[in-house]
Amino acid sequence: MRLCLILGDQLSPTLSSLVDLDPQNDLILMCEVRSEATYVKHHKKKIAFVFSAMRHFAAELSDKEFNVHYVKYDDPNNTGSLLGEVARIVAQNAVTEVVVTAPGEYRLQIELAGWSAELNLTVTIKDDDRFLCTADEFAKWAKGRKQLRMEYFYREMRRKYSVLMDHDGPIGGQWNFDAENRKPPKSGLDVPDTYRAQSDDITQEVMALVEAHFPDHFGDLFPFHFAVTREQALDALDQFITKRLKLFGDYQDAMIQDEPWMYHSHIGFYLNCGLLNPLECVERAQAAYHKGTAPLNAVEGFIRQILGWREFVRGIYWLKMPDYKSANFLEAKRPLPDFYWTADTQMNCMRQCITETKQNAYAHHIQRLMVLGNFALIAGLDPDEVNNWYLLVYADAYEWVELPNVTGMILFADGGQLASKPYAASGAYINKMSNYCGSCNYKPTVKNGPTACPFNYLYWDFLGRNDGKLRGNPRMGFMYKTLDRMDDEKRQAIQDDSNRFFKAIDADEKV
Ligand code: FAD
Ligand code: DLZ
Ligand code: SF4
Repeated sequence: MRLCLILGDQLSPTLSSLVDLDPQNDLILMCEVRSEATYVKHHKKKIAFVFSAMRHFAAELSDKEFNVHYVKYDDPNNTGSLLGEVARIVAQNAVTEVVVTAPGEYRLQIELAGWSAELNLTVTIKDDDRFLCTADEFAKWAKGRKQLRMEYFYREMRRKYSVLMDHDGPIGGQWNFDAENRKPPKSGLDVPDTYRAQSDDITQEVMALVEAHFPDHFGDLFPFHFAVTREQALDALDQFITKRLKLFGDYQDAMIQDEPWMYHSHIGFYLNCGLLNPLECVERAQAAYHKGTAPLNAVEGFIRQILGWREFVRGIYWLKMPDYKSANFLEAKRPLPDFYWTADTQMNCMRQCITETKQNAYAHHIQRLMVLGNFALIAGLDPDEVNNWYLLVYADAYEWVELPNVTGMILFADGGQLASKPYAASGAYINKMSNYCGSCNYKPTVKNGPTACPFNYLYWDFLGRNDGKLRGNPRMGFMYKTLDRMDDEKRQAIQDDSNRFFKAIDADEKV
């Protein structure tokens, strides 16, 4: 008998470990374990989502006549670890081989490599073929290139999958329509609500379990409305394609007070746990373009996120691990301020994004990048602490996608392996792309002094602090020239404001 272990982010009917499984003779194991639920203290909603989706997937496999052994978190015999649960089945059954699809995180890949010796059994690890570019293909593409840039990788992927192509060239004559995207928000936008699934008995049982076992984890458990089956996830995708895709491009970078979902798709949760596959998302968006229900700038922009960015960051992860995890090019070491947990800050943009993260286990890309991430970068926060935060607060977070976005994209801690320059910005950017500043105690147009937006002086302080490491970056030349032109008085004001601000954070005072 073969034992097939299916992990919580492997909820795909086409999973490689399921392909040649014999429903009569083989056994499937799925288990809710302490080690996976607490290796970081995941948001309560994320745990409820993963457990409920796992239970629904197990029920669907049973309906297809597979033998499924499902271990609930509160089963008194639950050993609390994946290996412990596999060993328990092996001790009770005539298991000849353990089969598992390769895990998404490096730490588990290393752990699994030791299982054969631990169990004295063959452990077969099958490739995860749910991505559009394998780690080997990415490594081949990367080999010999001086710089790895998403845009060139994305073009190859467009060609490979023949997406938005007109013979050999891109439809519309351009690969990228970002110049038409990224409009500031305008008032009176009627943003459609996100998908809201009804909780069934399974979800309600899981919610009670999460409340009882993870009371000290970050985040609000209620209300819970994520899709937890493939059918529901497909409905959520359809809702995006019909209601929000057409304005996805225009308002991709826009932020509006109390509008956490904007025109984004909210499908990352489902893609990353396997309920949706990336090609079907790309194809549905492409079909909307051909049907004339969404414009090219929106469809291309959305497809680039999935066919481009998602595959690119995964490629970087497997190419650069394990060193990538300890990268700290800028030698940043300030502890994560407490307001990342409490949202108790006078900076309205941070308060909004953290509050929404706490409520929804979700924030859209520009909130993660240009508010929460931008602050972490210019305040010089410790990459380990920032990575830990991002990995636990978002329901779509797994290390393969979280780490390159944090270490590479926001913190520039990899020294530019992923992004060509740090995404640092002053309050002017946030003021342009959101209406947050209107409800803030600070003023985005004031550069120094107690009422000044902290992003304004921290931005220049960041450039000054990292002069030795960033001045040589050709894309930073203009900013350093501006810094060089500042007189001594201005420089002193920046330093005084930054010192005062850091002193207050370090003393846990409200900033
Ligand atoms: P949309 O904006 O609708 O985009 C569609 C899809 O494109 C997403 O669902 C996602 O699968 C993909 N995508 C878009 N941008 C990226 C990107 N930069 N990297 C990888 N995939 C992308 N994404 C995660 O899936 N998990 C994470 O843990 C995660 N952490 C992030 C941390 C930081 C600091 C930043 C800046 C970005 C992070 N992202 C992460 C990328 C992106 O912010 C989320 O994928 C997106 O916000 C999810 O919401 P959505 O489904 O509405 O995405
Ligand atoms: C995220 C998660 C959580 C919270 N719990 C479990 C679990 O109890 N059992 C399980 O098999 N998987 C879980 N997961 C998903 C895993 O953490 C994920 O498979 C690995 O991080 C590899 O990507
Ligand atoms: Fe954020 Fe500054 Fe605007 Fe306040 S003024 S919301 S701190 S950007």
